[in-house]
Amino acid sequence: MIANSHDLEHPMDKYLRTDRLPHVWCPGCGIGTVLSCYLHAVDNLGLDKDKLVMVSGIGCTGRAAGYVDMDSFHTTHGRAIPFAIGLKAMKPELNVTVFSGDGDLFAIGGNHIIHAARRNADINVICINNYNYGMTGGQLAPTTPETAYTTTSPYGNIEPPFNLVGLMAVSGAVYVARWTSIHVRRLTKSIEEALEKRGFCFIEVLAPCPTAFGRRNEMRDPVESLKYFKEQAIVKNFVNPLEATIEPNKKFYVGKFVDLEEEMTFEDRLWLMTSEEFLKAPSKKRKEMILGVRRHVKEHMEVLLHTPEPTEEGGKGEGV
Ligand SMILES: Cc1ncc(C[n+]2csc(CCOP(=O)(O)OP(=O)(O)O)c2C)c(N)n1
Ligand code: SF4
Repeated sequence: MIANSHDLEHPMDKYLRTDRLPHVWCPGCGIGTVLSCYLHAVDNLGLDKDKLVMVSGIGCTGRAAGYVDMDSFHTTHGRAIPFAIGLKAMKPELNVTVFSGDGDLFAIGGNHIIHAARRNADINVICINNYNYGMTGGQLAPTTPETAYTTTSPYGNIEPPFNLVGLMAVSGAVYVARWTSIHVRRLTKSIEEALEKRGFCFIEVLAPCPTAFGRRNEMRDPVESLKYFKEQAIVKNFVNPLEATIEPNKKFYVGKFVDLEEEMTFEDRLWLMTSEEFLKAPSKKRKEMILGVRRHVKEHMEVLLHTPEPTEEGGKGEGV
């Protein structure tokens, strides 16, 4: 007898609150694919679900936190990062991932994310960049490419967008990568690396939003959008992230841009500074202790400038 589709179990069901399904995402939206990559990364690494946390802000991407069967928090708009930092500071044993949209993280939440990177807060950030505010009907975001049409740029965007990977690299992130929602194998691998690495890890994922952005920008068909990503993406590791801009109808880099040696995290330093030894030390000694564990932006930049030479990644037929 053929089983009823409702009786079938999907291998990823164990990570989902299946009672919350069906989800709210539109057909062809890239968010589900990226969430699936995150869950596969967790599964591949065999991580303990009880030690994982997902924090989201508001937006279509932010809805992901409601669907995962782990401790997850759907926070207010732009505040996923400070929420995640507070959580990680108090419970260092947790593996905390922020999963949110480009508008949530870089418009209203822009201030929080640059300081999280500066501090090397030990959290992972997966940012879905669909070039606009999807949930509220398609307004201009800080990532909208120049000339693109949105509800708030009906004559074409006149503002230059942020280069998210460049911004995160110079702000102090120890791991920075960019993929698209068609690069599922590489994205999954990259998420695995971020989950295993201590410090501030940032992964940007370009993903189609056919409903709000695509239909105004000749990307109504999600399959065409994925083909566009595959054709335009140049897969290369350790390209200078400042050169990884995204411009209309031009090729763009995807890959790993930054992967620095492990260093003290914000939480490490925070706990050290709350130790009895520190609190009881005279002021001169305290200053020495702080300088001994400082995170110097100049040194970070020097290391960044000496990242390995760009390496070709993949080849024919290996685009995803
Ligand atoms: C304080 C506040 N301001 C504005 C909003 C309205 N709002 C909800 S989602 C959103 C933008 C979401 O865009 P993005 O983060 O790119 O996520 P997407 O929906 O594209 O996945 C905005 C402005 C809000 N919920 N709260
Ligand atoms: S509006 Fe865009 S981002 Fe939101 S669910 Fe639909 S396709 Fe996805």
